[in-house]
Amino acid sequence: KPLVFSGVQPTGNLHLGNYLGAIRKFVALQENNDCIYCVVDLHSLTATLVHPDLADQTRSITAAFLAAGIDPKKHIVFNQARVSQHAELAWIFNCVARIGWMNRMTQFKDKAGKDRENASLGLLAYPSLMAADILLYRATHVPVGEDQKQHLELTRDIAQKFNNDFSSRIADLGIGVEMQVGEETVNGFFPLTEPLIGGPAARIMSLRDGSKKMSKSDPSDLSRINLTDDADTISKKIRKAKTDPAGLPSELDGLAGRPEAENLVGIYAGLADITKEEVLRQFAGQQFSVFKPALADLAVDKLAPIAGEMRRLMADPAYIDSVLRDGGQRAGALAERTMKSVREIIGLLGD
Ligand code: AQP
Repeated sequence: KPLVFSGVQPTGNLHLGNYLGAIRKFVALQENNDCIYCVVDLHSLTATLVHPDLADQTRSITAAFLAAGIDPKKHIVFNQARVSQHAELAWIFNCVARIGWMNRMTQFKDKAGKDRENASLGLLAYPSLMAADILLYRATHVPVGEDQKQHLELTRDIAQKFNNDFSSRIADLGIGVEMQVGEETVNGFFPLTEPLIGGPAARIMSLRDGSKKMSKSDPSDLSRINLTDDADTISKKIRKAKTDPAGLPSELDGLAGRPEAENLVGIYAGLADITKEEVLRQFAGQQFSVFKPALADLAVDKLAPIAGEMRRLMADPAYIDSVLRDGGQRAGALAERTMKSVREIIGLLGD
């Protein structure tokens, strides 16, 4: 049965990239799937250990999930630290994964910068914890932005190596499921999870530099639209967004080599839930002086209700905490079921 899992780090204000690349997909997937959405607070320690406002940021991401339309009664919403099995499985995956796999991760290279010796061990092991988040629930599908593609591939590598290393134990215990690996049908415990990436907004770029992704940690606030920005701020940021002097073309080819223009078209398409081709059909030949105000109106239209609902929810932290507590209990029960099997497969004495 398909099961959807995804997470967002409480590392700052959520932006349009997080919303279009991830959260909006979370909302849509609720319709036909069981979903588990997690505020991955343990991940947020990998870059900065001391977060004076970690608890409030965790609540704020939860508020964004709920405000965007995630139903915490039908699905599960919780924060990672409540379910200690995430850290337990991550340790086991640290022993499954190879250092070379981790060293190749572009996110590690980008975030560690030149001084790799001084990066936290957690930053290097980040993908192992992410694999644990997903596989603890034996999730089959993970909606993420394009930047997480490599981590999802590594999650599959970890699952495959675990299944392979313990294949006879899994068979002896009779707890495997049949799955296709290339041409072969194998019996494994962990599924080979599929990433759900794609659409026009899988990688939203900075409004100031079309070669960098929109990011919470960019020092320039003008580089991103935060979910909580008011209408004037959204309009100002779009007006100031970098573009080129040409107008909008009628075909996608006309955006080649124009990353900033392509990004704004992608944002419009993502917000309006149409393709980039459709946006160009609508605005072909128009100047940015026409397109930018239309984009600003659309962004305000879509984001203002979410910001309003987030503010309302944030005024009641006890309610948010109760959602996380309830979700944590339900997630914890599922997680313990998987961990019991994992301990048994490996031969770790538990209860
Ligand atoms: N620019 C983006 N375009 C599309 N999707 C994006 N995501 C992030 N940036 C973009 C997706 O949002 C989800 C949650 O991301 P995260 O909280 O795990 O943080 P991150 O990927 O490290 O991205 P940020 O927000 O830019 O944070 P910093 O600045 O700390 O690196 C993920 O599904 C991600 O793909």
